[in-house]
Amino acid sequence: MAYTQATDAALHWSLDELRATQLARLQDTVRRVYESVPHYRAAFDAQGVHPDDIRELADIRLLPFADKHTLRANYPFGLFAVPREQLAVVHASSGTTGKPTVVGYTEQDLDTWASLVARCLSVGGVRPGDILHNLVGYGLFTGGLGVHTGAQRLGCTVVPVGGGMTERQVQLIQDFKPRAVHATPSYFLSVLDHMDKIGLDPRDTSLEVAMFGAEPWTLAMRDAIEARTRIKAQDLFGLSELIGPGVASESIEARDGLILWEDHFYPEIVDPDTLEPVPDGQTGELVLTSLTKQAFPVVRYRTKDLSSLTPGTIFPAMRHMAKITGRTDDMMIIRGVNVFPTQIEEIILSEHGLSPYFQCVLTQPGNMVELTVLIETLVHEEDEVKNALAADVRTQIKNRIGTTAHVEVREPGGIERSVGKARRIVDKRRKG
Ligand code: DLL
Repeated sequence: MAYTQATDAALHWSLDELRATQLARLQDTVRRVYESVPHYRAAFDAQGVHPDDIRELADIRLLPFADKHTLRANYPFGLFAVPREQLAVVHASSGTTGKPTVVGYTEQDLDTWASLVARCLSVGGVRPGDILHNLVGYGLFTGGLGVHTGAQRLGCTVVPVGGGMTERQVQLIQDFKPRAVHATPSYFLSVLDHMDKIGLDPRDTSLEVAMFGAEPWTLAMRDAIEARTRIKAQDLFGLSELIGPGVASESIEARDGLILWEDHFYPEIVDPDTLEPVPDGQTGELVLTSLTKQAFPVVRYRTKDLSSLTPGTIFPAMRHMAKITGRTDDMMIIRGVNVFPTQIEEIILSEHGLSPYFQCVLTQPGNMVELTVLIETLVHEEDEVKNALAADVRTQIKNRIGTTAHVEVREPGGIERSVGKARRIVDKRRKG
């Protein structure tokens, strides 16, 4: 059945209905993982907590956390709560560091996922009947297939191109005339650049609505992309461990932050050092518990993403999560100051003459970690202009972030382009 917001009952729940459903689903999830996943039983036993102890939502704090190490330690299939034969599909992270993390779905999970992504797209301004150009990778990554099936559920015509071959993407956009696009914002910039290169004004294309996610991006980046197009771009958040895309998304009407789909995911924000809860409104690490997953339920999963929770608006029962400012493992500590790539992105986008591409290179020549920000001019510039731009960016980093960085200005095209998630940090520090 095609998705509609009108028949999506949870969108219209009162807070009491939501909380009651969350509690019932949490209790069910906790009981199922305790009974069918040896890791959770051992971890609960070690903490002296039993599923019967979960009497109200606040009791979630009695439960142990899980994280990426939990997944790696149980690689590949150790955390599944159903017999392997009931898995319809598995996905996995790319595993650039260590083993990949594997997640799996039953048929029912795939159905839930499709409805959730359809909800995200619908709330984000994609309509039934739209052509959706799906510009992210298919395969083990959850972004491609997740959005693909969600868009189908909404009643879209999906163009499953995946990432890369930018020239061809632009050709297909001209030929097929999609109204909607799903991409990582950093790769979409490359698509826009190619349009510029061939003399095609992105405003003359059919694109009107975009869902961007899979990597941190700032409101400044949204403004920069919207200024070059007729697109309204909404944020789409998710992670493989929880389901993939579909955990939270932004409304095209309200554009006031990511609506966290609390009927399926129970959020907490904790201090990443003490693991103590922080109140709504304060920034900390997002911890999520799945409430409806069959094959791969996760309890108190530490996402490493930094965000905060605020009250709901258009769907009042569903809280919002602030746009991700960064991940705890993307936090650079430069001369005692915490620096996130998103802060650098905001500075670069406020500077005329610079392209939106940048990278942060970390080195450690002596005892101190040094940050060099690589930036790129929009067009070829003389050394004098480049030096002035470097000095400006350095000053802004000093004034707005409070630390000292080197800045290297490159020619147009001098910074690595991504096809999927951008690599913002290049760590060249001595290892070991
Ligand atoms: O990136 C799922 C996804 C695909 C989301 C397509 C949206 C669109 P993973 O590869 O497991 O899953 O990476 C998850 O990416 O913990 C965040 O750090 C980051 N991330 C995902 N969406 C956003 C977003 C997918 N909208 C990790 N803003 C997460 C900021 C995001 N970061």
